Parts: sequence; C-alpha cells; structure tokens
Amino acid sequence: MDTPTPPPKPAHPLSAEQLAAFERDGVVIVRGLFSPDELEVLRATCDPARDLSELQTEVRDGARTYKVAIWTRLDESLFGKLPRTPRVVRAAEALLGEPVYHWHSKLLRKLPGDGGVGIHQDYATWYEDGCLGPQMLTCTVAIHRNDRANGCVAFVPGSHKLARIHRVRLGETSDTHGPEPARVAEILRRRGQIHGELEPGDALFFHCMTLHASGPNLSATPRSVVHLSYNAVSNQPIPRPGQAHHRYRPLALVADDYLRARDYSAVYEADTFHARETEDDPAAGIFYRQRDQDVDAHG
Ligand SMILES: O=C(O)CCC(=O)C(=O)O
Repeated sequence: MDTPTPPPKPAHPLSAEQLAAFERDGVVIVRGLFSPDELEVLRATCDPARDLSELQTEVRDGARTYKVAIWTRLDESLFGKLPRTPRVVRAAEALLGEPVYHWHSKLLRKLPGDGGVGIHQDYATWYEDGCLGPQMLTCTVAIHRNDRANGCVAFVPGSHKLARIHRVRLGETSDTHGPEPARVAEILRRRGQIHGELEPGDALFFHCMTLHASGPNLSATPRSVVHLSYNAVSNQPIPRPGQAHHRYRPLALVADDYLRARDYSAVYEADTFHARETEDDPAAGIFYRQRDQDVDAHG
C-alpha cells in the first residue's frame, strides 16, 4: 500500500537578503508580516482606555518600572495561538536553522509617560534559566506604530557575535542588574545603534545575544508590541528551580489565518498570563530567578 505523502510544510516568509541581514546584524525587520485586519482584536485589547493591570506584572529596571503581561502556556485563546502562527515559527526556524519551541511571550503596552528598558542581552538571563547555548530568538510584532518618540527598541548591530556579557549589580536593589557598563559603552562606541521603527503588522526578529534597549514613551500615543520568544529544541534548559514553564513542549502549529478567521476560544483564558511576580514570590515568573552566585559577587 502506498504511504500517504505528508502535506508540505508551509514555507517561511523570509528572503535571502533578510536571512543574510539577520546573520550579519542579529536583527531583521519583516514589513507587513501581519495585515491590519489581523491585528484588529489585539489593537482593541491594547487600547489605552483598557485596564490591563490584572494581566500585567511590574518589572523594576533601575529607577524605572515597566509593565508586561507574560505567558508560556499555549491554549486555544488568541494569545495561546499567536506563538504557534506558522509564518512566525517557520521564520524563526529558518533564522536559527533548526526546529524551535515556545520559550515565552510578552504583551507590552507602553502608555505615554511609561518608562523604557535598560540595555541587555536576552541570553544573559536565559543562560541563568539553564539554556546551554544561544540558539534562541524573539519575534516582535508591532500592534501600534513603534518609533523613537514612543519608545521603540534600539539594537546594537552585530552584537550577537560578541560573548555573553557579564551581568553586574547596577543599583541598590537586587533586581537591578545589567551588562558591565564599561564594556557596553565601548560596544556602543564601536557599533552604534539602529532603531526598530515599525508600522502596525511589521515584525522584527532579533537574536538572543543582540544587545537592545528601549526608551520611555515621550509621545502622546501608546506603543504596543508582542514579543514571541523561541528556543531551539536542541537547546532545552537544564533543570533550574522555578523554571518548569520553560521546559520543552512540542509546538503544535495553528492555521496561519486563525486571526483573520477569529478562530480562537477567547482573547485570553482566565489563567493565560503568569501571576504577578515579585522578588519575594518568583515561583512562576520569568523575571526573577535563582541567579548564579557570581552575578552578585562581582557587583
Ligand atoms: O519592548 C520593549 O520596550 C523592550 C522589551 C525588552 O527589551 C525585553 O523584554 O527584553
């Protein structure tokens, strides 16, 4: 009996130039990965009039605090399906050159007056979460326009080819850590920064070693994004306390047009997002973790 031929895998949406740009810069913008109608419900969710405080956790970054809703569980809601969108997953796999699974995702709405995020490599903390290598990346999808005035992310091109930069204590509290300032200053002097200015629906893929930061929202308009982060299946973390949510789970793709078809159970289920996390209660969060001893010792 003939074995049925499996359906072809959907192709990734990236050109050879985009793959080369990511390899060179550690960051690449893909214009119009999502169309405006696909983002309608996400835009309504991020409307400045909506109270998102129940979904968000507050993260202190030096003197600043920013608010973010985080999820790792992939249910049948809009947010549970978003990290399983084939065009995103296939692009992530093409950029890393191997199969991926969902690491975590974040919804970040920066309202006028909200602060930014200090410069860092995502891998600095994902290393602490037990990942052995930097085979990880993030796809940022713009829900609102992102520009310099409203606090878009700025990247240091080519910094993904540098080493993992040692993190030191930068402030008085134990949650204010960042890469060694003297090293960062020299990297910025040599390489400069590029701003990830995006229109709604544009996506930006960046490598987990790429240094990046975002500014405060100094404009009168909101800036919202989702950050969808992936780890290579081959790079599953070693067990670390409080890190069960980052373990490998197979990634079941959804229909690529699920947003347009509104094919989801709800925008989010009651327990889609991680509970508010604090330094004293880090159980199921992504920001507070057991730090390697030497991070504090060298601070
Ligand atoms: O979107 C932003 O403003 C920055 C977010 C960021 O750098 C991060 O979550 O690692």
